[in-house]
Amino acid sequence: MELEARIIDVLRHRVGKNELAAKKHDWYNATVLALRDDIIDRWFASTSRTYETKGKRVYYLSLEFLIGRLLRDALSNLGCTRDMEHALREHGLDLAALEELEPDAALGNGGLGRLAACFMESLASLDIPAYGYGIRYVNGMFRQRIDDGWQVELPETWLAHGNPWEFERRESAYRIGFGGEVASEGGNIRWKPAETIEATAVDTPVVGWRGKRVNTLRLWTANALDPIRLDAFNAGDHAGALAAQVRADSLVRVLYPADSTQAGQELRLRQEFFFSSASIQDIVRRHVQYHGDVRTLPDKAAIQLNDTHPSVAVAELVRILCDDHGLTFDEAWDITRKTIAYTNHTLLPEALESWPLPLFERLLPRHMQIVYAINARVLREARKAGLDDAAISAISLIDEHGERRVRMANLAFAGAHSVNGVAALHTELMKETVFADLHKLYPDKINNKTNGVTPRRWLQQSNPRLTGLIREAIGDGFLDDAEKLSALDKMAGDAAFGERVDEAKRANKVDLAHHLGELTGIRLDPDALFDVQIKRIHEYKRQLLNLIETVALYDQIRSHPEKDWVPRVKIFGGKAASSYHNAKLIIKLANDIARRVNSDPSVGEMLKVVFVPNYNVSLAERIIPAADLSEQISTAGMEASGTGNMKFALNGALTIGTLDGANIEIMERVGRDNIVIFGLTAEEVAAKRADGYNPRAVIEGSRELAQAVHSIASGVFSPDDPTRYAGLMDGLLHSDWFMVAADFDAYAVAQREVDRRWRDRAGWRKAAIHNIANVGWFSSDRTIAEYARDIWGVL
Ligand code: 26Q
Repeated sequence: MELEARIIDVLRHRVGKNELAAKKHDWYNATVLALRDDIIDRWFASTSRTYETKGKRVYYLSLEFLIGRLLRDALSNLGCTRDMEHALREHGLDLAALEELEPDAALGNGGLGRLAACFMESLASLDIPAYGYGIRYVNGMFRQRIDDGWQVELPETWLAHGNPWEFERRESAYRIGFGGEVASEGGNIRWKPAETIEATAVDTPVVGWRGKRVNTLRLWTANALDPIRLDAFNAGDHAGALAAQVRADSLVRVLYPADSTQAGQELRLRQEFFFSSASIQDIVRRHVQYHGDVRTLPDKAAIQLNDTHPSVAVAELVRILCDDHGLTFDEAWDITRKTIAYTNHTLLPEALESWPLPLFERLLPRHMQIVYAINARVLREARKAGLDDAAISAISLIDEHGERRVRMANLAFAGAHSVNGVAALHTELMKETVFADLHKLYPDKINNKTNGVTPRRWLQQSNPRLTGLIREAIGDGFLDDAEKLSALDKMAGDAAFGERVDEAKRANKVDLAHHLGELTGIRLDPDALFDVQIKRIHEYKRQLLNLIETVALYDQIRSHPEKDWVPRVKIFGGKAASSYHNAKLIIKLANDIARRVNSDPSVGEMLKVVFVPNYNVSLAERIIPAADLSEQISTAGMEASGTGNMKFALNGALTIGTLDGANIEIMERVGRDNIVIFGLTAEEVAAKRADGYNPRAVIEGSRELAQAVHSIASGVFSPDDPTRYAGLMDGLLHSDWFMVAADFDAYAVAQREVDRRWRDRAGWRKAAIHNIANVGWFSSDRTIAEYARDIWGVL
């Protein structure tokens, strides 16, 4: 049947509307369902192929998948965007408008969750059999509203109108225990949980490029075994009768909206175990069903832990192998280490997960025993290797300083055959800092896998104008191999091509200006330099450095209105963890500065400041193609990699950045002349901190900085509450852990260098093309191919 006829058929018989009665959302549903039929057929075919070849499968365990919308991605990867546009146009409908009706699947905080989503797409595109495992949060990332400049968090109800992409699999359900005790029955150890919750799989298909393969994202939902105790209910205890279901619901209710400091609540550990246990049970069941012998697991399954959030899977796999399959601890430990690998995403000490030992023991008594057994083994190996007491105490899975805690990173490290960082610098720092002693004991485990992003979503789908130009210039090869973008490099000096790339950028900026105008009421000049910092709000990412420089620029423009300033639009976006006081204050400051600057006639069009509310994947898809300048200005040594940096460069923005994370590798590829680097290196930051850094002296020594800090501190931007920022600025004067003051002058100089380059329009265009041409390497296809070859042993 023709697509158009199929849509009508679906609209009538599955959505239950005819063409006259159908509303926009009915057409949206019909569109997805019609497309879905095609996806399902390919899904079956992919599964059968893996089954028949008895291939090894990859399992990506992640508490976060920040997917965004699926319709455009699926259409584009199946190559039917055009057909769908035509089919809908027959009914006077615009595909792009229908796409807007899809809510973002925002089951993640930021970089780590978005990386998981890019990886899922690349796994399917590289035809690697893979499952993503996570939690089907009913409320994902909160919606951010800005009320009088302050962040307000609201629940996002992405499932309110159903989710046409998901399939519940009632046959894939597992019992997850909590608490209780461990008994020994005739030499067999048995865990008798006090509470049991059922995990049920909900599957979403993940379509690879050109529809080659469709993999599965399997998210767990929770149910009580006995959802309503009728006896209690009939006896009048309505709440008590439903209590078990309420407990189950609360497990999958919300994503923890923290992206660095660990939450530490019991519910979080329960979530971690719930999804880890369900996933491991599912993996082992599938293996035994297909291959018979649990001992061959490492040959047929590769399990990747996305940070330490699923660390408890290490102990759970050992438990299942020993207690359910009768293996000895040694056998189980060997299989576990050959199967599991771990990716680290942060060196921030406050982000390293650890759980109070009494809590861990109360919730997971059998796992506590296993952690002790693993620890005994690891410490024995450490002593045999001749490590000293300090090293041994650092390696221990139990932190003995103060209140005893279970260290999830040490558990993951010990239980994995591979431990990787996400950019070259980050991996080196792992070896030198947090994992220095574990690295001495297991020198072959740590390896680097520099992050990547999927060029399908982040170039082809989000920037069709630029994609079209590149196809005309170098053909279609880059669509299948992003590194072929390098063919563009020789066109960087081609003035005509440069102008066309610039026209595409300008058109994207017009679209964005229009969208932001609707969203915020602020009018933006598309000929101004669009300077963008979008990412989670965190002190180490230094939105404050950007804001203070914005204030300094504002002061200068007012003092010298006669100078020919480069018109700039400063765009900020990002969410703050709900409990992160300073991050929320930084959002308020951005909004206070925006209000004042945007209403000051003396700066006019020379400077505009916008804080985009509710930054999410869909907004990123609009903003990144329209950016001229990408702000990647973290304190060196603190941003593990960054992935936004890659998306901007791929879309022809120049980066202003520090020598941190993947910025370094971007610089190496695009060339020192096509990026603006400033500031202290990671080594210099460490040395400064060790030497006793005096930020007050630095601030007093910089006229521009002192003036900006003083004006913010004294209430120039907060006349309604003049002391609002006194504490924030005091923090800079007294400690400035993130080296804002230390890097300020270098940053200001770098920004004037950006102005200088911008005035040379031809030079800027050339640099932009060099960026596009040389960042194909940052495709997540390359990253996944490296994982597949070096860690998983597939491909
Ligand atoms: C931990 C415990 C309890 C509650 C929450 C958390 C938690 C949740 C999310 C801790 C950290 C995160 C997210 C971290 C993250 O997004 N890290 C980023 O990962 C990217 C992908 O590798 C990197 O590019 C970024 O540099 C890194 O900051």
